[in-house]
Amino acid sequence: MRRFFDKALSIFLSFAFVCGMAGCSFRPAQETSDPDVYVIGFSQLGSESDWRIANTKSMNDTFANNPDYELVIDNARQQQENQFAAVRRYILEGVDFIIIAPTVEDGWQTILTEVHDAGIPVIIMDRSVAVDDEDLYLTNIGSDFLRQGNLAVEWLEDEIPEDTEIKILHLQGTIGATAQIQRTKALEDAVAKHPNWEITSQLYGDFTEAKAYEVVTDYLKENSDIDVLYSENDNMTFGAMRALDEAGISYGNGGQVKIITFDATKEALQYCHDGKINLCVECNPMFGPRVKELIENYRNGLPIPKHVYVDESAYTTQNITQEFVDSREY
Ligand code: GYE
Repeated sequence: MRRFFDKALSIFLSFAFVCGMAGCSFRPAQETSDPDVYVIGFSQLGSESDWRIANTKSMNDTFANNPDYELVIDNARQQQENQFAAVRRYILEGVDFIIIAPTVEDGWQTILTEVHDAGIPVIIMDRSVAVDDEDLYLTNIGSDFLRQGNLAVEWLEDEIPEDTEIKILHLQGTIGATAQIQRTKALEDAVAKHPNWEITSQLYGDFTEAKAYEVVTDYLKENSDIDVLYSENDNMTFGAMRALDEAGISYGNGGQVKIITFDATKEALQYCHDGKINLCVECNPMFGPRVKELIENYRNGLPIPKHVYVDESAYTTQNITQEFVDSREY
């Protein structure tokens, strides 16, 4: 496993790179005086995970070398207030289009009304917003997080005989984020259906490796009786694996703890291929080209569907090859 600090440094450098390339935040949009350049303000919620880094990079790669567009990115560092500030700045600067990857679902009604009143079209990307009026945004492009959770529990149903009791440790991402709400719902619904399944604890990992390492390390000091780790993203899984290693608890194929993780980044797929992670449920961050297509359709007056889901599947040691891992873009 890559050492944590190396990893943290690489995440920082990747985001710095992406920000550098994209002119990330802290500089005014519409630096260009060319009225033909279409300016997009993008409020990215943070840089908490490898998924997020890949998502920012996909957006940047799509628009960076295109003279017709200027993409301005703000990293909100997982704080919704920072997103509000960025969006208000984009309104003041008069951008042509706004993209928001929202931290959590609640709290968007006022700010989206402000954007709507300013006449700026909005795409909600990745997670969703809970607002009274769906006309406040053009479309929501992202994953079907409930389907992802259901893929995970269906796999577990196949693995566990009905008469076997299992104890599940549940690592949760940012509370109130669509990815957390739906992945949690799938697990809780399944536990309610299976009297032999028990969630021993729900630990808050905030989608980060560092937080997950901390909470799982603490948890393992008092409890080591775990059969399954259901971790709502890969980076939290990496933190938990480190905590399990330090506690001397085995995991993966043939180990004490079966590991289920979400995202299926290259690093997680490698662990899965090597038998250290049992199931990787895919969550595709490569939205850039599809977002561009949606914006172009909007500009050409074509109809835009209200929800756009990306295609995803799930991987186990049995169904991935090294070639597939090597070809992974994120
Ligand atoms: O699973 C996680 C990220 O909302 C899809 O957020 C996203 C989730 C993803 O931090 O790694």
